[in-house]
Amino acid sequence: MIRVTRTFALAAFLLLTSALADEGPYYASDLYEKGRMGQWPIETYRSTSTVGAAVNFMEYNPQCRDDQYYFISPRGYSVHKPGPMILDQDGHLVWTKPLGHTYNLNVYQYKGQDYLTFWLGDDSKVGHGEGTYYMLDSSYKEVYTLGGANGLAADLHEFHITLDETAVYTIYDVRPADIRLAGGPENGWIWDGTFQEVDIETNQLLFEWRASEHFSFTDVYRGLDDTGDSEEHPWDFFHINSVDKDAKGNFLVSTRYGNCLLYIDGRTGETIWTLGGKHNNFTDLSGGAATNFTWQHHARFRDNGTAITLFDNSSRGRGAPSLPSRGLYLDLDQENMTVQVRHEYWNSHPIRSQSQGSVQILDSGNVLVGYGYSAAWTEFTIDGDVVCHAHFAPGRDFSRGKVVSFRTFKHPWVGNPNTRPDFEVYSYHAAVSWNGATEVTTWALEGTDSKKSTDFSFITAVPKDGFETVIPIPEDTKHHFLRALALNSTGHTLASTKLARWDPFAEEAVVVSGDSDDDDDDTEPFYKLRTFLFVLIGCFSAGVLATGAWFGKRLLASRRASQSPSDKERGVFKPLSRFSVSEDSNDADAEDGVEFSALLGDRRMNSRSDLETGKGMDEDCR
Ligand SMILES: *[C@@H]1O[C@H](CO)[C@@H](O)[C@H](O)[C@H]1NC(C)=O
Ligand SMILES: *[C@@H]1O[C@H](CO)[C@@H](O)[C@H](O)[C@H]1NC(C)=O
Ligand SMILES: *[C@@H]1O[C@H](CO)[C@@H](O)[C@H](O)[C@H]1NC(C)=O
Ligand SMILES: *[C@@H]1O[C@H](CO)[C@@H](O)[C@H](O)[C@H]1NC(C)=O
Ligand SMILES: *[C@@H]1O[C@H](CO)[C@@H](O)[C@H](O)[C@H]1NC(C)=O
Ligand SMILES: CC(=O)N[C@H]1CO[C@H](CO)[C@@H](O)[C@@H]1O
Repeated sequence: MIRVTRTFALAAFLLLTSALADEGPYYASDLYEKGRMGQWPIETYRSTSTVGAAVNFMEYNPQCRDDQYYFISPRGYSVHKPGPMILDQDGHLVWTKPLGHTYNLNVYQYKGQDYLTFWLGDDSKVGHGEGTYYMLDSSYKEVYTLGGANGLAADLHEFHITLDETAVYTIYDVRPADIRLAGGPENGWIWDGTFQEVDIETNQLLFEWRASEHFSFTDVYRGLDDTGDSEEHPWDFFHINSVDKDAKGNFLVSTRYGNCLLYIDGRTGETIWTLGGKHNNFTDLSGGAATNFTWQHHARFRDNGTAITLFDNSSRGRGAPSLPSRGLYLDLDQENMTVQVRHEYWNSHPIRSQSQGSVQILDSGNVLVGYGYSAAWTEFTIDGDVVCHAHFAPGRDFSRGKVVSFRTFKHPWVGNPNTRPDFEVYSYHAAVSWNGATEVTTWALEGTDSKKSTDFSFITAVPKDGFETVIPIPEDTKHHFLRALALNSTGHTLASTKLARWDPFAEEAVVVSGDSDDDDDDTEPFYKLRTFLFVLIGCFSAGVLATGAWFGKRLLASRRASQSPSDKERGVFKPLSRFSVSEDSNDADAEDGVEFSALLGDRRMNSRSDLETGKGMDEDCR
């Protein structure tokens, strides 16, 4: 308690001198919703070219503050740097990497350790994908990869670590099939809805299940739609999109086109019961509301198998009226075969989510619903009242595939990156950020006079605020080299930035990246464009220029030193990424590939953007 009070007092004092570098989050911003901040509103920073999402809280309540983090995987036509992304409870960026099209970013505990799990790969396969699941530890180091046994590639829809500490994931496997029952040819082709259970350490296959062996082609609500006649155009009849495993060792499988959940025997693969769809086995005590879900996603057992949650997309399909999506919490009596709605989660801002989505019961008891194809999440009370509602793209663009996150989760997370923080100095301000770090509470600034010196003097300290913190450098600072130290809540130093050469009158900002491996403190300035100076220069003859520029710089520097950085000033400090990033650019992918292999070793991913393929998940995974 004493520590908390002291930290709080320090924070309150320091707050006066600190400045927030992040511009968001926004609160019910009309400009945001109208798209005036772009189709993919982003945060950019001075100390790094990392790009974060800017969040607009349409509804906000302190009840959502539980010190946990949001896990999203933004992608879509407007997302130029797709990748996994962690945001803090207030919507500030915590971690991201432009790895490419990512799905299912989540946190699982495995053998007592928390892992960040996600899928990466080729999602251009008509509504599903071929790729790999990754498990990163708290330093963001890749520890496990799971690709699919029997030569099959893991699909993007599901990755789940079971109570037995095994992994289950979905697979879409192209197979020949006699589909005459569905009006297709005898020598037809299907995408078989498949899942595998594997040992995480060895990737050894423990169980495999295929829909075609247990589910009739006549029990689905989707026609052939001109597919099924060739290996190139298989019929996606089942569309498996979630798998859970219970304490009895049986599986709960969601089939989107069957509009039902199947309970599968974990030894024989046989169907024990069906909830919803054409062969529903349950008496609906809610008069139909518990079994009328359609095109559903993310079915999970709850309360030791006595309940189920799922995301009900709700539409009856093409031509039918489009209904708002809802989260569902169902009471399930597997003895008497009854089902009843315990809670429904209807958004007070109705969202028609065309596809994808998730429902998670949070540690706080609240319920988090992710809207998949619409860039929004909502936190509800368990009873279904909206507590917080956030957009990570303008609402007017929902259901257009511009910004999408397959699922959204919230978890506790501790990130201790093995990189160093990123640091920028310019004039009388230093900016510092550390991609992935969750434990920093204070940034301290130190100075020294020689690059080789190990003798540092304390200059100032400010509380960490958002992703990037700006530290005002006191006017009487005389040191030629500066660095920032990351301190945790008990005052321990977690890391230091590399040294930055500081000259308050320098025209260029100096940026020292913490990401590179070379440990030589390279203080060569990384030149930033300061256009206004050049415009100024262009206006004067050489003679006037010398004096004019000198005076100009002095003036500017002293003005900067006497006021705290504001958003207006940030306009001047625009990082390079602001200039190079354009809403529609798709050349980011090539460059991302490099960073990706740097993180994940030599493995090449055939990640492709929607722009390239024209038609991706968004179009067809419904
Ligand atoms: C579920 O219904 C099917 C028929 O649709 C039936 O064959 C099966 O025995 C039922 N299962 C249970 C557990 O009631
Ligand atoms: C399912 O039932 C609920 C409650 O009766 C209703 O509000 C909802 O619109 C129904 N959904 C569909 C897809 O018919
Ligand atoms: C969970 O349910 C199983 C039966 O399905 C029962 O044997 C077990 O005791 C239950 N566990 C808890 C923690 O209630
Ligand atoms: C099934 O119904 C019977 C009779 O109504 C009841 O006694 C029993 O508790 C029910 N089973 C469960 C698991 O609720
Ligand atoms: C701060 O960091 C030190 C050194 O790593 C660690 O021992 C201490 O537990 C940390 N404090 C908190 C509150 O995590
Ligand atoms: C809420 C809603 O209607 N969502 C979608 C559910 O899936 C169908 C079939 O793909 C879509 O047409 C709906 O728009």
